[in-house]
Formats: sequence, structure tokens, C-alpha cells
Amino acid sequence: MNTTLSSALTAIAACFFVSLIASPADVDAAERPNIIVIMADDLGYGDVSCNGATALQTPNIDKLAAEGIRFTDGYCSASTCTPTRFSFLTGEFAFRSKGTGIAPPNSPAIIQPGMETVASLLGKAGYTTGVVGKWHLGLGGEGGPDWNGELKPGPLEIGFDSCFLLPTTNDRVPQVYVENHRVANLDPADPLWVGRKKPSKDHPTGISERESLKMDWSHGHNGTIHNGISRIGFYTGGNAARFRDEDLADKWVEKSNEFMEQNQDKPFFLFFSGHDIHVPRMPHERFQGKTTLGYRGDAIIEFDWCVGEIMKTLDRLDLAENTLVVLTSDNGPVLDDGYKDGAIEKNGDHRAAGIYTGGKYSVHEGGTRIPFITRWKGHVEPGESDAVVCTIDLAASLSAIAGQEIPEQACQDSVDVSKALLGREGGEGRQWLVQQDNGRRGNYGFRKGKWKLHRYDSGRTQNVVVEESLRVSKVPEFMLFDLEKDPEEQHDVLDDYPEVAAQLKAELVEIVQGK
Ligand code: NG6
Ligand code: CA
Repeated sequence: MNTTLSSALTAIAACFFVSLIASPADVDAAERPNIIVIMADDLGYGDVSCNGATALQTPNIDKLAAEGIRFTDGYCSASTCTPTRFSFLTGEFAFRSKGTGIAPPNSPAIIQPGMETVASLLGKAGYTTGVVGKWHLGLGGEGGPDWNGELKPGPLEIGFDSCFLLPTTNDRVPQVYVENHRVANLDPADPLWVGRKKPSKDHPTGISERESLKMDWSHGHNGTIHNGISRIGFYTGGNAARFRDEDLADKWVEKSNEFMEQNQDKPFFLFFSGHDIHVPRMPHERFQGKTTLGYRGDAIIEFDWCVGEIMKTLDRLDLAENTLVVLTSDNGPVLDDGYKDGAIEKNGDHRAAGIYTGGKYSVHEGGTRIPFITRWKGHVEPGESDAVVCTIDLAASLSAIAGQEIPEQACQDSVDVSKALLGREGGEGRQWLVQQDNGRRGNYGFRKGKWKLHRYDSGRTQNVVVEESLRVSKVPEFMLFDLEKDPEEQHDVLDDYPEVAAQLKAELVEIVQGK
């Protein structure tokens, strides 16, 4: 073996053993900030102008980046929603637990009461905790959600003091809000029914009434029609509780503002989990047509507006210097995710994942490398960082910032990267990163320094070329890329570096099967 290679391998091995050692940022008890985590849905690395987008402008996100730290190597842990959100909240890789793939409409609660979460830990540290927006982590006991009764367990049983939710996704039924334990504005005389099969022969669907739809579907999404758009799954009733897609963003801002106002005098943690830019993309009328990219671009503008509104509220309440804001996304971008909204046709030269290949559903960099920004005015020196940080690390890192110890068995995969998040000296970030696509038997990316191993255990859709329709790309079981020379992951060098590949394979197996 040549010396450069052997020292590279020694460095890899050394990193492996120190990787979970904490590097807590010392934050004075008197200075402990409020914390807001803003998680976009399906927003790609290149979808924001501070990461190079030119087809549209995201002034509010850019301002946040200019006043804080813009991470070039910030990741979510999976390239789909449910596993990223599971890992963000619990600090554990989703592939360790069953039932953590994309949740169906009637999914029971996926995080069991008793499991420590970011919210329960910050609660212990004296924070009032709330979540507003998309949940998609299931509600209710084994039988699934009791839509007309008490929806528990849910966020309130795993550490949140309050919640105002889109219970599943905006493309999955039902289109109603959940406030704490109940569907908001539900008229008991018009009960809500949610199911996987058509409730009656004449129930109108995206197939039977396709001509009437205001936005046609391209794959899936042909169940019950609501607001002129057919969805995944079927439901009836609950008419007074139903929302209009166009109003969701306003609602998330309204409820977040209420939460911040009510808790302005005590430490708070807000998880702002807007639905943008997930399909069906149906932004408010005032944002429609604002970009040349169609509704996908307009939804990005709507999301940027939400960020601006939250920042305005912090300024109005004089909390900006008192609040750490973290902006992320739950997975990389996708253009056609099931509706004909013109995302591909109107995309032009826009690169939703920036220079990276792959997007949502893929373990290429574009699937999980996402916009990642931290801002704490007056406490965090503005700048840029190439430290590897991941949403899974927020559990340990935010707990450290809040001065909260983590019980021994909890948040086992969460690395305390608080120093990196706050731009403090020695803030190195993670030494290695596992990127998963969806469920337990999925595909994996494993990044360590400049090396990136791909392991394909599943033949599912991979979305390697974001600008085209989803498809399954034929790939070998393993590939190896040198991200320094080839950040686009175009040239598989597995055969050139068999020792590196063997080492990374062994480590990945240990991480995925270990514990
Ligand atoms: C897929 C849906 C997709 C989206 C995704 C979940 C079809 C054909 N595709 O199954 O549209 O809903 O699930 O997205 O139904 S996520 O961001 O919440 O993970
Ligand atoms: Ca998502």
C-alpha cells in the first residue's frame, strides 16, 4: 500500500473512534437562547439564492445567512421526510427502528412515549416547546389515529407542550388541522373518516373526476379530491375542519406568532415545520406567478416569506439577540413528485440541488445536502462553515446549548456539534455521516472526509437526475466517489481504491447493524 493511502486509512480509522465525542459550546446559563428550528419540506441545496440560485431570490433566507453561519456541508439524515424527522427529534438513526419509512395517512405514532426527543430534553431544561406545521410521524396508538376523538399519543406525549399540525402531508388525506389532541373545528355531526379504500362506488376521485381537477396528477395522488386536487388516500366528512392549500403558509405564520408572543418572557423552543415546497404546490394567490419556475418556485418564495415573518416577529418582540434560529430542510429536491405543476417544464437552468447530483429519494449528495443556516444575533459571528453538520445532531447540540444533559441511552446517534453551529473555535462538526433514503431496507450513502461510499440494498426510485422525471437508475451495489475532485458523484472510483472502499464498507456495516 502506498504511504498516502495508508495514512489516509489511518486517519479514517482514527476519526471513527473519536466520532461521537462531544464538543459542547459553553453557553452561559444566563444567556441561553430561545431556539427555533425551521424545517422546509423538499427544499434543495440550490433552491435558495444564498446557495447560488439565480432563477429566483430568497431575500429573507439570504438575510438569515448573512447574519449567521451558512453551512456548505449541512445535511438532513435521510432523503425522505419521515426518517429525517424521526432522527431530528430522537437523535437516533431511523434505520434502527421499524416503521420509520414514509408514513401513510393512518399511521399510528412512530415515536413512542418515553423516548427522549429534542422537545422533551429542552422541556427538562425549562423551555416551553411547540411544533407548528407538518408532522408526518403518525398519531395515535397501534390502531392509528382516532380522527374524531383524542389523537394520542402524538407530539404532546413526546415532549411538546403544544402543537398545531398538518397531521400527515399536504398530499395525504385528511386536509385538516390538528390542534393539540383534536382535529380543529371538527363538527361532531360531520365525522371524519379516513381510509385506504374508496368508501363507496360513487366516491369522486382523481380518476373518476379527472377532468374537473384544478391540478392534474402525474403518478399516485388519485384518491379523494379536496380543493380541486386529488390526494393519496380517501376521506369523507369533517367539512368544517378542512383547509385550503393556499392558506396553509399564513396559518403556520399566525400560529407561530401566537406561540412566540405567548412565550416571549420565558425560554421557548419552536419547531416550525411548514409544508412548502412539498406537493401539491399550491401557494397563496399572492405568490402565484411570482417566479418563472411555476408553482415550485412560487412555493419557495412563500417559504422564504414565512422565514421573513418569523424574523419580523423576533424583531418586534425584541428577541432576535435572544434566539438561536436554525434553518434546514427534511430532504433534497424533486421536481415532478406526482402532480403536473410544470416544475420540470418551467425549470430552465435552475439547479435545485446546486452542483450536486440526486435529490429526494436518493443517497447522492443532493438527496440530503440541504440549506443549513444558524443565526444568533450578537452571539454568532456571521460567516460560512464547511463543518459537516446534520439534522440528527440537533438533539445533542441544542441540549448542550440549553445546558441539558442527555440520559445515557437517549439520542445515541446525535453528535454534539454545538461549537460548529455557533461558530466557536474548535467547532469541527461530524467526522462521518450516514445518508439513508427511506425505510430500514434502503440505500445508504456514507461520507467520511472526501470519500463517499454508496450502498444499494433496494431497487427503488432514485431520482439521480433531479431535472427529469423520477426513475430507477441501474447502479452497482457499491460505488465510491472522491467528493473533493468529484462533488457531482459522476466518476465511480471503487476499483481504484479497493482498500478505502473495504474500510468504509466495514464501518458502514458496523454503524447500520451496530448498537
Ligand atoms: C411518495 C409520494 C410523494 C410524496 C412522498 C413523501 C407517490 C407516487 N409519491 O410516496 O408524492 O408524498 O411519498 O414525501 O405517491 S415526504 O417528503 O413526505 O417524504
Ligand atoms: Ca420532505
